Amino acid sequence: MANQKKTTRGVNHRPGKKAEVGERKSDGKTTQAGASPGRQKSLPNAITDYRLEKPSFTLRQIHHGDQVRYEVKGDLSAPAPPLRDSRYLGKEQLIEIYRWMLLNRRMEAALENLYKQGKVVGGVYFGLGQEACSCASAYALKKDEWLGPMIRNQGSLLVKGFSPRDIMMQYMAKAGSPTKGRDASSHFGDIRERNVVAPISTLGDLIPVLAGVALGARLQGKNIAVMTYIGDGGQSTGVTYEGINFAAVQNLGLVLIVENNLWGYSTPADMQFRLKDLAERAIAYGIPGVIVDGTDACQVYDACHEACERARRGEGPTLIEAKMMRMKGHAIHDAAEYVPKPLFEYWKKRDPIARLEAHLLKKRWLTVQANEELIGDVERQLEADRDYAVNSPMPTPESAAGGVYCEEGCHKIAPKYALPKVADGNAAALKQSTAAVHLK
Ligand SMILES: Cc1ncc(C[n+]2csc(CCOP(=O)(O)OP(=O)(O)O)c2C)c(N)n1
Ligand SMILES: [Mg+2]
Repeated sequence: MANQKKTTRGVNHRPGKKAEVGERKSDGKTTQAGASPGRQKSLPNAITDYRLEKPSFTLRQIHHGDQVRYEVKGDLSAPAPPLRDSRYLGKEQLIEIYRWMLLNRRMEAALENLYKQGKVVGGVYFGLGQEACSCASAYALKKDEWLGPMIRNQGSLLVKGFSPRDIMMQYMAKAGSPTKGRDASSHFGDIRERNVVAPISTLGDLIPVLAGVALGARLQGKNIAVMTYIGDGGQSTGVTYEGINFAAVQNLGLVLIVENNLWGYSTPADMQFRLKDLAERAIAYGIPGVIVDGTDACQVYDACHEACERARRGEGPTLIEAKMMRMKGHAIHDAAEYVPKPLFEYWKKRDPIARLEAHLLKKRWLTVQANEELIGDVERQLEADRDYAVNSPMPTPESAAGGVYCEEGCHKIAPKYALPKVADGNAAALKQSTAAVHLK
């Protein structure tokens, strides 16, 4: 990461104290943690920050009698910077990501309309303003690697091979939907073909599950990248700590994207934690921490690509904090009246799709005409998928009992990568200790 700025953080600056881990000494070098067996020789004590701008504002809760409102303090006048050129993405790839992001946004707009027409069963969750984070991150995964999306990561589901038709049918609880009408919204995955673990509503629980997937792959002789997400609110849960720590000590290829979108329901991030940057949490786990502008697809991709490569080399997890803004309420029922309007205006200027579009046009990777064709193509696909989903049947009442109990062969789970190799060729040894398992 040659041209990324590294800052030392997580330090204790009490006067008169000796330099601590990560603290800058007078010779300009940083101190290293003492290496002990089984521990990384040098703990990563610096945060890589990819951003081209560092917004600085705070959100405060103001009480007026029994009324509560939020006030934003800081300079919100800065224009949006250009995107950072990707170090890895070529023209075709970046256009592909742009297409996924457009599809993500247009699909959610269609879902909003379907909800208003009374066709959706349950609520709808939006990732408006977070499309770069969802799409460019999942784009860094290989086909045989795993994704554990959260509710706002419908874009990453598209990248991983679900179609807008699947997602719209799911929201409408149609017979042909991924869960055959048995669950609404985003609770679906595909452990056979697409390698997607269904979102788990209990915030943070996907983290140890995905770490477990990486462990399973390693037992089969392969280091893979596994990717999941957690919000600024959800990262406060205990299981988040447990999951990251487990992945860290086991050197599992977890790529955790902390989506700091400034709100957890109606609680601003500033009331959720005292750190300035959630990436700093990585220091305490002994893993690399990275900050990206979550509205810049190039930054998101580059950080995720590097984290995935690290995972594939068996070097362990990476925590990536993506800073952005939830541009709608928590779900469709929430008008987000509590969000100060200037905050929306500030982030509107940082629209991830408009910025990527401008970037592609400026680089002449996309002409105005090619862009119009691409947008038209996305709209046509979406219309066809929406019509298909709307016109497809609801499940029959008799089908409700199916798929509840185990049916012949439904739980046969074969090793995905290879059979686990055991040191002495004795399968019983595997039961005794996972340490006996060889990596290829
Ligand atoms: C352990 C747990 N606590 C509370 C909830 C209820 N809940 C669902 S979403 C949500 C807010 C999450 O905010 P954040 O993690 O910032 O994600 P965002 O919605 O902003 O993407 C809460 C509190 C839950 N699902 N799980
Ligand atoms: Mg949030």
